[in-house]
Amino acid sequence: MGFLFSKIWSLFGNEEHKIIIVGLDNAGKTTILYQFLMNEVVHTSPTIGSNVEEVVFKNIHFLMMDIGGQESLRSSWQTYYTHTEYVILVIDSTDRERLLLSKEELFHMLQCEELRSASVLIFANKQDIKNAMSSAEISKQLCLTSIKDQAWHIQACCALTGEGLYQGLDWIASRIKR
Ligand SMILES: Nc1nc2c(ncn2[C@@H]2O[C@H](COP(=O)(O)OP(=O)(O)OP(=O)(O)O)[C@@H](O)[C@H]2O)c(=O)[nH]1
Ligand SMILES: [Mg+2]
Repeated sequence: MGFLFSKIWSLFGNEEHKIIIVGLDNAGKTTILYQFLMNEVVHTSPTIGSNVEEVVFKNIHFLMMDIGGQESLRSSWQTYYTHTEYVILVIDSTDRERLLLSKEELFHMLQCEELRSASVLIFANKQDIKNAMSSAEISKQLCLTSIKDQAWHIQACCALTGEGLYQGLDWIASRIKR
């Protein structure tokens, strides 16, 4: 009965897909979450713990978890991995000094068993800032082509204007079988 109900529920497109939004502190994760939720820029302060919201896009229901990126919080990212279908990694494209650290965090995550079948969207955020690295440069520095076991996609964006955000979410939506 439960199975039947969940099957009917999914036919109506109401199945919820879990996305975790990770990345170093100040990357723009919370700004992105609330752009998706409300189409506006909210005032943020560093996230302690997480923000969880339901976002509906193209009739697909996403449970989005935006997790704090400060160093002391990164070890707890793992507690959010269960049932994650999509990982959004947000990069501050102006933060050249910490790109290697983002790369380490990414590959550390990808080794986790619970994320084996997850797909990864990388947002190269803050493209509005003059000296921002391009998505091609970030892709190269992060060695994205070496990711073989998970599907991945990189999208340049600006969370303040919303530019590029829905193109990224569209890539996720296109991977959902309906
Ligand atoms: N110029 C510019 N600033 C941005 C952009 N996205 C976010 N910001 C700013 O970057 C700062 C940090 O944004 P948050 O969304 O709080 O960052 P976060 O990744 O959630 O940070 P933690 O919660 O500490 O992990 C804020 O001042 C945002 O307004 C962007 O695309 N361009
Ligand atoms: Mg935050």
